[in-house]
Amino acid sequence: MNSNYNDAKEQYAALGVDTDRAIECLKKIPVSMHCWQGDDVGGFEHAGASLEGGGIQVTGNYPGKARTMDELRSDIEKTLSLTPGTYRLNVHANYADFSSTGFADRDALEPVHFESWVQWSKEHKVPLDFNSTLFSHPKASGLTLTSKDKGIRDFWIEHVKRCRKIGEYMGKEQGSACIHNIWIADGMKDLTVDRQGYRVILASSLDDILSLKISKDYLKDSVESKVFGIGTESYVAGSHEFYMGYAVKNQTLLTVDMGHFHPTENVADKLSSVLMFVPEIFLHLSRGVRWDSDHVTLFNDELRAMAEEMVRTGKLDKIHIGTDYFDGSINRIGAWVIGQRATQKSLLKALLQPNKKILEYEDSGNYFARLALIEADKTLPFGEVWNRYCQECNVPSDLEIIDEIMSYEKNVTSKRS
Ligand code: RNT
Ligand code: ZN
Repeated sequence: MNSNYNDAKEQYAALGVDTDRAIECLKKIPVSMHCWQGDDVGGFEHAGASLEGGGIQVTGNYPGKARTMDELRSDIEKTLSLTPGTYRLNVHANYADFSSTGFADRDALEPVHFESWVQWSKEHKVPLDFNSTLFSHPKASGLTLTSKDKGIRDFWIEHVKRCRKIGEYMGKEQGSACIHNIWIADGMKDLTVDRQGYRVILASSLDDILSLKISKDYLKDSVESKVFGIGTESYVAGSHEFYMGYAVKNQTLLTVDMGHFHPTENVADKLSSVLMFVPEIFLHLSRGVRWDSDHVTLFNDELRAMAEEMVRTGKLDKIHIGTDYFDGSINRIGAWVIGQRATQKSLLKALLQPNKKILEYEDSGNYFARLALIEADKTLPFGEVWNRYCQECNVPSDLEIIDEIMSYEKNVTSKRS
């Protein structure tokens, strides 16, 4: 095994790439894993809670879904034990813990409802990020922050303000800023006349929400666009242009979800432009397949292109990496692990590219050589470096995870009814 790695190391070194350094660098890049793959975005507000409402969809009914906070946390721990790297955990507001307080509606959430998450986070040394939840609620059956009904709108404005306070609390407790993401499903199935009106309302709701001043040392707000969703095929108020403009004007972060653009758009190409005008980016690494924006991420061309751009911009400190996918049709922990490992693989592959040499060719106008080296890089012995990284992080290899996940299914998840 080691001699294979040493051989790989030499081949990379011949192109000016230090594999040991790439491995050390990747160990320090945090990835914010989403908490919601374990229970199909259901959350625990009431027994049997499930994802409801338009704009977002999960399919599949594979047995073994986490039914309680403890089950979800145990699944998260299992997932993290099977993936190399450094993690944060991205928690949604509908994962509040009411066990010691009793139920509180979305407009009454408080830091106390997330105390057990903060405790978990400290125990596992996994800092938290946070999301307002503006779906799966009786008041979210259509429009939320864009609603023309003041009662509805105020309810959701209050919710997001409270989520920002919760994020601030997390940031203070963990000593690193919590990224707070705002995504709304607001839109219309069919021809929409007042396209402008809802956007004007959205901007004013967001202004109201952000008028609550919170130090960026604790909380960083990010806004997430989408091109269309199920039930919002014809109009989504929070489009890319809307949030790009809003983020530039207000210097918030912009969340770029890989599944939220037209299928032939190169999402990776957005990073270098967006970073010129907004302070930082939050990524939702995902995989769009036809109408679905949230298939499990794979080590594919799109994810690799994304990682290449993260590395090539040299702005990894301004790019916060998060994941966002969910599949209820296969073993959920398996899905989680595959997506996290694909993320790590893409980053490692990007860190191992002979960028200096490729750039020299580009700068000297030798575009044939640039293309040739990019092609040659694809067949370098990447697998050996990946295996080494997994070993150093004390996690199983790609093949070993299959048995690991099947035995967790046999001993744990298959016993959940
Ligand atoms: C939906 C958005 C959003 C959600 C999460 C659960 O299309 O991508 O980020 O997936 O809030
Ligand atoms: Zn997303």
